[in-house]
Amino acid sequence: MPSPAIDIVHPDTRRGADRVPPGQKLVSGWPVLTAGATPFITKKQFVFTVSGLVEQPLEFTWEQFLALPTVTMKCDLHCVTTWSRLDMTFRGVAHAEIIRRCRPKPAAKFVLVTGEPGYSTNLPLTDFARPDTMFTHEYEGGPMPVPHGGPLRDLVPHLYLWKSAKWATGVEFLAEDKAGFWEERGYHMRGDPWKEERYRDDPVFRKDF
Ligand SMILES: Nc1nc2c(c(=O)[nH]1)N[C@H]1C(S)=C(S)[C@@H](COP(=O)(O)O)O[C@H]1N2
Ligand SMILES: [Mo]
Repeated sequence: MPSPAIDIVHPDTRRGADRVPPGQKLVSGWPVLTAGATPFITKKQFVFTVSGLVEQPLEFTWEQFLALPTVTMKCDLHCVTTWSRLDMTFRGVAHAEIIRRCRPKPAAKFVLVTGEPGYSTNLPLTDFARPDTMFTHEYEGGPMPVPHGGPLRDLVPHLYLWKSAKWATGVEFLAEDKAGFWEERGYHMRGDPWKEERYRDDPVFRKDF
C-alpha cells in the first residue's frame, strides 16, 4: 500500500540538534501507558461531543466523525516518563476543523479533552487551536490501535503525551483552566517538553519543602 501524502510536517521535527527535548531518550517501539484498563469502544457506541462555551454544540456518531475532512501529519511523541519517538505518521480531523464548526465564544480560553474511562486533560485554547494538532483515527495507514486510543485519540505533539487523550469522547470549551486527570495528581498545567514542564509548581504541588 503506498503511504499517504503528508500534509503537515510538524515544526518540532525540524529543530535539528534540539529535536529531542531535555531529559528524553529515544525508543524504537511504542510504549503503551494507560491509567487503568483499556476500554473497547464499538463503532455503534462511539459518540463525540463538543460542548461548553461554543456558538454551536456538536455531537458526532462514528460515521459522522469519519466523514469529516482529514489531514495527515508526521510528528514526534514525547512522554513525561522520558521516552520519545520520532517520525510517526497520523491521519485525523484537525482541531481547526472542529473549531470552525463549533465557533468558540470569545470567553473560551481553555479546553478540557475527555477520554474513556474517566480520563481528561486540560489545554490552553491557543495550544488546542494550533494547526499541528488533531483527533486522529489512523496511524501509519491503518486504524488507530486500541491500546493507543483507537478508535479515536487526541494528538498534541508539541506537549507531553499525557495531553493527548486516548479513547477521546469530546472537548469542552472553558473560560478558566481546569485540571484534568494527571494535572489533579501533580502534572503540569501546560506540559511543554522543551521547558521540562513535567510537574506543577504551584504551592500545593511544590516538591521542594
Ligand atoms: N484515556 C486515556 N488517555 C490517555 C491516558 C490514559 O490513561 N487514558 N494516558 C496518557 C498518558 S500519561 C500518556 S503518556 C499517553 C500514552 O499514550 P500511548 O499509550 O499511546 O503511548 O496517553 C495519554 N492519554
Ligand atoms: Mo504519561
